[in-house]
Amino acid sequence: MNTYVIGDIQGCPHPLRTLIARIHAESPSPAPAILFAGDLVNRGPDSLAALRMVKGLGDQARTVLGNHDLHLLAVSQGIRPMHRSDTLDDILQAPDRGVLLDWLRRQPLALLQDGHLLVHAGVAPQWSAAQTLDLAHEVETALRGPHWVDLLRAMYGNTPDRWDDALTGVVRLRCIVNILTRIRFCTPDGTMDFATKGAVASARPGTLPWFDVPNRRSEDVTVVFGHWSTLGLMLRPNLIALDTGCVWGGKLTAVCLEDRSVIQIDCPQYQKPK
Ligand SMILES: [Mn+2]
Repeated sequence: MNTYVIGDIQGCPHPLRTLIARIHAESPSPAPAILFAGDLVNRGPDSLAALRMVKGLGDQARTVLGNHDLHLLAVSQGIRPMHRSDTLDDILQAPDRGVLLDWLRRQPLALLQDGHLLVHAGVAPQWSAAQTLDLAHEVETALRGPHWVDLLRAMYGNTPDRWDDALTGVVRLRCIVNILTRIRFCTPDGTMDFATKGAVASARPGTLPWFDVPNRRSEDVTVVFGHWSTLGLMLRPNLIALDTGCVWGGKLTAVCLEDRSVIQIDCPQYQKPK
């Protein structure tokens, strides 16, 4: 059975429907497994349909949570204000809002499948694949537990900006969430720069993309991630970057993990922000 991993949808169900049809045409039987790199919702025209579509794939699909997915959960609990550019109202008004949000907060933040480690944004340079799964699981347990709203309340903030095994409590969970769902650039010791979101050339002096940190401990698996649209599709022997900016007029991308074939849907109907 083939496995396809799809990049950030961000509330764009129309290219997703086309992409899933293309995937099924390429791999008709048995039905392929589909993984999502997170950020299922927000910024795009129809977050509700996108979320319903992914959930509706049932056991065929799995997703990891992205920063926009967590933002939706936080907005739904009145913890974060809605931003002007948010497109989450349709979910919050939906009759199945409770079912959808309950499903969403039960999704993992990291998955390992056949030597591929799937996360939304990236991993700390000092994390192995096994440690990444353990740390993600700490957050997943809290999100699924009775005090999940407390976690969301404590989750926001840019400190600590570097992983330390000695971190405890909500500060530890916040650091794990920030690394898994927001990291782009960091220093060689893993101190994150949250302000820089551009292409690799926009790195501040002394920082580099998290995946280029020398001796990164997750180099023995293929890390698959989204989140970084200015990076575009990047295929290296042990790295797959998948956010090709569908919501910004780019493409929605799927990569088959078995043979690295690529399927892309152009999304000219969407616009770059003015
Ligand atoms: Mn993201």
